[in-house]
Amino acid sequence: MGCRQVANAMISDQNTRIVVLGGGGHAKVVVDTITYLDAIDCIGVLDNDPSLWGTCISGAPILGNDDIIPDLISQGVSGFIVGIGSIGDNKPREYLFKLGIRYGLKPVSVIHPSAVCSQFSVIGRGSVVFPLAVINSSAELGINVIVNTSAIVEHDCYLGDHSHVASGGRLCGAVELGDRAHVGAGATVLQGVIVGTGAIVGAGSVVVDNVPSGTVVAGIPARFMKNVPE
Ligand code: JB2
Repeated sequence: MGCRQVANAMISDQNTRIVVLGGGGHAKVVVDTITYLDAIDCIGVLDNDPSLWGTCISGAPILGNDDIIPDLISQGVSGFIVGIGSIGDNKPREYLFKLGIRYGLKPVSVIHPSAVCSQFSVIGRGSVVFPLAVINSSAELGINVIVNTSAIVEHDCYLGDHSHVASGGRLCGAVELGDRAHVGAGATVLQGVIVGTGAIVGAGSVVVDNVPSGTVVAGIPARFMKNVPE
């Protein structure tokens, strides 16, 4: 296998002025993490909720809604990151990622300095790796992926686009997450298991078998609960 490189925000996105799309709980940690990265300048946050405009999160102003993106671009903003975390439904995150791309903004990846990312891992554009997370050798994250606080992504895992490993989640070696899959807080997925597209693993579960696309599993060992609502 050839060598892989980390697409690390601190290396590849020098002096990029960016905006964060979404200004709730998840965005607080995204913005806070950006404050540790010299290469990225967060000029502010956009949120649909007018009651938030004029307030601040983690020191960054909430400037308005997504309609002002063209104005921000004319002011030199060239990058973005999705600030919505979402529990279980990654479609809004996918929507916002595609919105940023449609406006011509460049997705930046954001890695907290306390996270451990192997030099032989790949972190896709627009992905975030939060405090104390571990991305081990030969693991690969697609685009707009969240590896949340203290989550562990072991060697040879593959995380599909827009997927999310919530706080304290653990993926053992060579686990595969489909696009938009969600692994709940503190859940463990055993080695080699495939979690299908858009599937949801309940918090605290232990997953020992493959999870079909579009299903929700939970428990120890994790069992089928229901289909993900359309
Ligand atoms: O289309 C949109 C849009 N839709 C919702 N554009 C923009 N710019 N913003 C949008 N929003 C905003 O996202 C909502 O108005 C709301 O302020 C924000 C979502 O915030 P909330 O705190 O509800 O969810 P979150 O996804 O940031 O955080 C959840 O998921 C995280 C993973 C929380 O449950 C956290 O505790 C959790 N860590």
